[in-house]
Amino acid sequence: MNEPDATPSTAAPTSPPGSLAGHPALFLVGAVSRHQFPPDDLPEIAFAGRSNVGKSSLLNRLLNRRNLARVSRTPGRTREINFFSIRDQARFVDLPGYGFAAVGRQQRLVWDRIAESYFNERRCLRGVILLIDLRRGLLDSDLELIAYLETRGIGFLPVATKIDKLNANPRRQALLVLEKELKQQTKLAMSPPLAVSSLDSSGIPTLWEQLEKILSTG
Ligand SMILES: Nc1nc2c(ncn2[C@@H]2O[C@H](COP(=O)(O)OP(=O)(O)O)[C@@H](O)[C@H]2O)c(=O)[nH]1
Ligand SMILES: [Mg+2]
Repeated sequence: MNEPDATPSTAAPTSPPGSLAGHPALFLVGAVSRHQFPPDDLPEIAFAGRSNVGKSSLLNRLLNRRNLARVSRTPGRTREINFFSIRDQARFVDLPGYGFAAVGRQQRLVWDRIAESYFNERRCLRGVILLIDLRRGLLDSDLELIAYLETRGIGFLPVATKIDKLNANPRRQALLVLEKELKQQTKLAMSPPLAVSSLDSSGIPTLWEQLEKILSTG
């Protein structure tokens, strides 16, 4: 069931620099069980973050499609793992949002199980993009995910979302705080947080460069 398309759409389409960016992306499958995962045969990047952090909007913006990844107005609703094919050369993976209390026990368990299978099984996983709402900063659930990635030695790229919602000074301040907290929490962050907005596309070309770099490793 598709939600109304709520992707911020005021920005002109971006022309990202990389070779994969700008090429048509295909929605492959919304997997509710590991048996529905596509073959583990192409470099893959997984996008993770709390519900409502702006994950679907960012995927839509990166892939230049208004509603490829569903943009949900009901936090915690999407519990499947969505796989996108990038020109048959790579895959982006939209993990279910976490950390939303109203999701409830049953649904939380489903998330845990499918995310667990994903992280345990995917040999082609090259890295995780961890989205953090810049206005809210790192929350307990983010720290839980970071701890989880630490135990598996999975590197991640921190990305601060919705930066258009903050003016220049509070934005700078929040980025500094986030960078410092990340440094204190983990050694697995691939870089200081990248700042992006799906509304005005700021940071999108830089993020594409990082994604290409991650995909070309290992
Ligand atoms: N102002 C602003 N709003 C955003 C941005 N990204 C997402 N949103 C809004 O935040 C809400 C949640 O976005 P969504 O992409 O569904 O988050 P998800 O749950 O992480 O997939 C929606 O109302 C979006 O329109 C952004 O960069 N700027
Ligand atoms: Mg979503």
